[in-house]
Amino acid sequence: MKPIQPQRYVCYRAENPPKIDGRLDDKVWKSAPSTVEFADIEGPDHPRPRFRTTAKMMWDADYFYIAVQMEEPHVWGTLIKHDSVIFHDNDFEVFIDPNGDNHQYYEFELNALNTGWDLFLPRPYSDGGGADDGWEIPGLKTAVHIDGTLNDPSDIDKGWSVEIAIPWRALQQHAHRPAPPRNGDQWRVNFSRVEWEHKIEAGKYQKVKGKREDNWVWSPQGIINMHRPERWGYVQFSESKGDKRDKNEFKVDPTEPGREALMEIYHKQKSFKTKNKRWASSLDELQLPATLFAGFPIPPQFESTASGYQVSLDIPLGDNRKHQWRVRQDSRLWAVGRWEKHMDRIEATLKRQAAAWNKGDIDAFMQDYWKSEQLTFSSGGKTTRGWKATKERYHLRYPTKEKMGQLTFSKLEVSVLEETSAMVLGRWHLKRADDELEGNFSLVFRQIDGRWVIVHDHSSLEKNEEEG
Ligand SMILES: [Ca+2]
Ligand SMILES: [Ca+2]
Ligand SMILES: [Ca+2]
Repeated sequence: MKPIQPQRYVCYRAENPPKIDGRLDDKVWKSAPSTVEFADIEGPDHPRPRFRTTAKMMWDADYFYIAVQMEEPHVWGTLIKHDSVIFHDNDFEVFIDPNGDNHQYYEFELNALNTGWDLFLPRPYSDGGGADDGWEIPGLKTAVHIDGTLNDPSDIDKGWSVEIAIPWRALQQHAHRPAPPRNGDQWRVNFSRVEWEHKIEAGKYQKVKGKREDNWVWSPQGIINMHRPERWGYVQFSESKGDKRDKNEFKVDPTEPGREALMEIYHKQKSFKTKNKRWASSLDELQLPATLFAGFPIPPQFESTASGYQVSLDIPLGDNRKHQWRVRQDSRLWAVGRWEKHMDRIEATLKRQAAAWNKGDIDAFMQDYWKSEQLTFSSGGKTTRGWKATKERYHLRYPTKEKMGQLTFSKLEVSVLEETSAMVLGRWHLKRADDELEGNFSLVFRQIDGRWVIVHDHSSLEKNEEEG
């Protein structure tokens, strides 16, 4: 694949939500920047699309808003069943990979009849992924406006426009990072427009048999395949208000060149495997020039694993820090050891909890549990559900400061699984006037609204001999 610089876009916060009616005359759209004109999926040296397409994006606390304007002299559509293969009609498509790891991403397609297809991809098709059509976007709002007539070949249309509002709640599920995003967060996004050649037969639009569709996209992929998320554009979410926008607000992620170099290895590995029936174990074998890694402190490290390989690269961040990134045979791309700050915050949470406990303050102790009916607390073969019930259980079992005693945590093992979830193993020890209790615990933490909270607690009590 020929490397193409992915498109970049700053998505501003909407002061008022647009009316989702397919018409882009809302004040909020007037203030949003337009993307570049869509280009051929393979890149700028391929024929320019026959019809013009541009998109806009906005966001607020509830939705990610997308608007697209498509020039089209013949607006037609046939599919009316939800989750049909919508690109068999002319369509508009949205692709979103919130954390940019090339896995666990979303796709949504819409035709001129406002029929939608929402699907979830655990990984790209060419990495052994299969689409999950069963994935739905509850609360999704879409609308199409046709500037002309639908399915009427007797006249020439101007085009169609689409408005989409995707609830963050739906995108949260596999985001592995906050959704809605924080100011400055960047997500990988691309848009595609599928356009078929047609003929008119008996007063109806018909696709020309044997002709391949055109794919016109916001950020060219360099290959006729949308399912290479590493090629998608970058959308940076911004809290900036209309009058305070900075033209240079988009910040290129300093890990971008390193991540691209790792993906270059991934693609070379794929062709090497096809040819040699095994994975390469060095840059030399892949015939990749050392200059590709000139800007990095040490060359990429190749390792073979049970399922294939992984290649690690230290990527400088420009401030004496570096992140180690890894790619493996199924194109998953991720940062290793970037979780230190989260580990510190989780340990601070446990320290704060022990301090509250030792002051005899169960209410303060409970502040670091998820205030939700979905909180679960398991102990002694029983599971308590909900924040209130868990709090009551503590009050019941530890009615006085004397009963609460002095709590210490030890042997903590904090594992941050993803940017918004972590597991903690450890020991607890309770010293009271006339006895001591202790046991193991495992906690599941989630980062919710910017705070790490315990969403599940499993604590066991080791019975001592006197109790036996
Ligand atoms: Ca509108
Ligand atoms: Ca992902
Ligand atoms: Ca679906």
